[in-house]
Amino acid sequence: MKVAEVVVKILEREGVRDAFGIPGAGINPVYKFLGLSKQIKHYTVRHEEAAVHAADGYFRASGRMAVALCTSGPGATNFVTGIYTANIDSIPLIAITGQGASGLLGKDAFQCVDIAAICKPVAKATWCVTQAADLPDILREAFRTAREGKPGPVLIDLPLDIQTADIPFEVDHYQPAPLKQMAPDACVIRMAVDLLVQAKNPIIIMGGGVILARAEEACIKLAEVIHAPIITTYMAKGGVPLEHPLNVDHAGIQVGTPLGNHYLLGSDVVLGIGCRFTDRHTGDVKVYAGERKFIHVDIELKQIDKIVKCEIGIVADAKLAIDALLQEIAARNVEFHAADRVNAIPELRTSLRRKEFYDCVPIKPQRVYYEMNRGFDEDTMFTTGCGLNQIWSGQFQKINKPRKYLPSGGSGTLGFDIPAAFGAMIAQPGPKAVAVMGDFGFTFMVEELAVAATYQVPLVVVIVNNAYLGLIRQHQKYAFDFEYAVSMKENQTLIDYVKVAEGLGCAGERVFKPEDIAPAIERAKASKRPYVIDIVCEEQTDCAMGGSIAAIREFD
Ligand SMILES: Cc1ncc(C[n+]2csc(CCOP(=O)(O)OP(=O)(O)O)c2C)c(N)n1
Ligand SMILES: [Mg+2]
Repeated sequence: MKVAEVVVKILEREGVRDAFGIPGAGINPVYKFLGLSKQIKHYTVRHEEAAVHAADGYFRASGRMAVALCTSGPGATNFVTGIYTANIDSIPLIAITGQGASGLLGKDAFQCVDIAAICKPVAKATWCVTQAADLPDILREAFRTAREGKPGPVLIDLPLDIQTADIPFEVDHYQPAPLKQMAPDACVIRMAVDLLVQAKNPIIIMGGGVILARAEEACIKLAEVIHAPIITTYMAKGGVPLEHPLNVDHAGIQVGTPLGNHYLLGSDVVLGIGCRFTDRHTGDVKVYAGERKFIHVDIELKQIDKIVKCEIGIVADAKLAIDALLQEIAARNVEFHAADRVNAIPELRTSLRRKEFYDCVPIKPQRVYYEMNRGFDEDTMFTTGCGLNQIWSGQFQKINKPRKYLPSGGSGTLGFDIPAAFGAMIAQPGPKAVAVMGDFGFTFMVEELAVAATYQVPLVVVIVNNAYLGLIRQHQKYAFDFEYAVSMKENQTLIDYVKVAEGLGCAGERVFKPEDIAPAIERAKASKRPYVIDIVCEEQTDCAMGGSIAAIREFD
C-alpha cells in the first residue's frame, strides 16, 4: 500500500473524523487518499495557521483530536504559530506537512524547509519520516505522544518520495497504542493530607490540567470535603459552576478578580492541581507565594518547584491524584471544618464585584461583557486571542461549564479566535461559538470568515472596537509613559468591518449605543450565516491589572 494511503488509514483507525488544511504539491499524494475517506471530512481553510487553530479549537471543545495538513515550505512554516499556541496550552493535535523528495533536503530546493527542526521547540514532538517502512510506527507513536501525559501537538513531515513509496500494511492489524496513566505515590498523598489537615485556610487552585483530565467534578468534591474555596485559573474557566458555594473565581495579575486574589492572599495552604503558576497568573512570585505552603499536583515532574517552591509535589494524573486524596481522607475519618471566610463567600462575591454596567456613549467595554453574559446561554462556546478584550473577557464573562471557554492562554495569539471558533463548531455542531476579539486582532485570520461562510458554520464574532491596540497602549502608558503606533482611529472610521464581513459571505452590524448590543446579539444568534457585531467602544478605557496580586491597579 502507498504510504499516503497508509497515513489516511491510520488516521481513520485512530478515530479521526475531521481534518483542516490546504492541499499543495508537497502533500497531494495524501490528499488523493484523504478524498477517498468515508470517515474523515476535510475543511479547506485559507491560511495554514488557521488549520492548526481549528484543530486546536476542535479539541478544546470536544476532547477529540483532529488533524491539520499542509504542504511544504511556506505552508509548513505557517503552522508554527498554531503549533506553539496549542503546545503552550497542552492541546493535542496531529499536524502533517508535505516535504520535497528526500534527496532534495539540504539543497535549497524549492519549498524545502526543515519543518521538523523548526517546530521541535514549540511542539510536543516532531518527526521527518526518512524510511517509508517506519511510517506506521511513527504515526502510532505520534498519536500516543500527543495524548499521553501532558498532551500536546505533534508534527509529522512526509517527503514526497516517502508518500508515494509502497510498504506492506494490513489495516486490520493496526492498533492504537495504549495510554499510560500516571498514578500518585501513596506516601506523598499521605503527606499532602497531613498538611491539609493542619491547614486553617486552605484553597484549591483548579488549573487547565484538571479540565484536560476531566477531573472537575472530583476536584469540586475534594473542595467540598476539605471546605476549601476553589480558585480557577484562566485555563480552567468554567470548571466550577458559577453558583457553587466554594467558587471564588480567578486569581491572578491579569485575568484575576478581587474575590479570587482576596482568597489566595488569605490562604495558608494552596493545593494547586494541573496549574503551572506561570507569570501571567502569579506576577510577583514573592507576593504570590508569601508564607503559604504549596501542594502541587502536575503530570510532569519538571513543573514541580519550577516557579513556586512547594512543600509537596505530586506527579500524577489530576483525576488519579484527587481520587487518592479523597480515599486517604476517607480512610482517616477526619472532619474538616469551614473557616469563617468560607461562609463569607456569598457576601464578598457581591461586594468585591467589579462594575460592569455602564450606560454611557461611547460604550464602555465592560458593558459588552455584561450583555454577552445575558445574551448567550451556558452552552455557548467562547474563544479569545489576546488584548484588553481578552483580559476583560476573563474578568467579566460568566462561564458555567467546562470546555465552553476556549482561550489562547499561554501564547495570547492574535488570530486564534475565528479559526478556533470554527473548529469548535465543527466538533460540537449544536451550540454557537463566539469569537471575542479586538479591532486589531480581528484582521488576523479574518479570511477564515470566508471558510465559516463556505461551510455554513454560523459562528459569531464580537469585536470590542476601541480603535486601539489597547493592551499595548495601556502598557506603554503605565510601564513607560509614552504612546506610539497604537492608535487605530481608522478602525472606527475609514475601515468598515461590517462590509468586510459581508464581502466574505457573512452578515454583520455596527453598534454604537449600549442598549443596541442585546438586540444585535439576538440577531447574531438567529443568523444562519456567520455574524460579526462590531461594537464601537470608548477608546482609552484601562483594564485592571498589576505586577502582583496584592497590587492590582483598579479603574472604574
Ligand atoms: C500574533 C500576535 N502578534 C502580536 C501580539 C501582541 N499584541 C497583543 S495585544 C495586541 C493589540 C491588540 O489590539 P486589539 O485586538 O484591538 O485588542 P485590545 O487590546 O484593543 O482589546 C498586540 C499587537 C500578539 N498577542 N499576537
Ligand atoms: Mg483594540
